[in-house]
Amino acid sequence: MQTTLAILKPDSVAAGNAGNILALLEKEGFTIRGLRVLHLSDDQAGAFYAVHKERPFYGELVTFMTSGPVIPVALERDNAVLHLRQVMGATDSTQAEAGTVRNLYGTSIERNAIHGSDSEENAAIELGFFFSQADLIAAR
Ligand code: 3AN
Repeated sequence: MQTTLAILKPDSVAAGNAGNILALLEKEGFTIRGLRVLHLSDDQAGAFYAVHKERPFYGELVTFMTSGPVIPVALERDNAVLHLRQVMGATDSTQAEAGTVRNLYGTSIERNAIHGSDSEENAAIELGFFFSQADLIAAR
């Protein structure tokens, strides 16, 4: 079993799609091991996306991610990291494969509904950003 981090982004929460997205993820075999609702500060969003600091879209990304509440979710499944990336679909929602979260609920490359860790190593780092070890152990 593997655990990865998803974040339901501000566009999903504002549009009332969080429940549908969580239902889709559960149908895909993920177990919800941790879940929070929070409104990120500029510093928190900036730190989370620090790897993109030099990219031209960094400022807009931080502005978007702080525009409303987000829902970080710890998701457990076999092959969780790769499977979540497949279920999310392409970064640009307009290019995302039919039936993926971004195809169904995203509207653009920025407003793309969901974040998912891109490697096992980053999943561990990103889970630690939102959840304590005690939270995740308690959910077992
Ligand atoms: P993914 O979320 O598919 O792993 P990354 O890691 O390349 O994609 O990008 C992180 C986030 O930055 C994306 N989820 C998206 O919201 C935003 N982003 C990526 N590329 C662009 C772009 N060209 N313009 C605006 N936002 C972008």
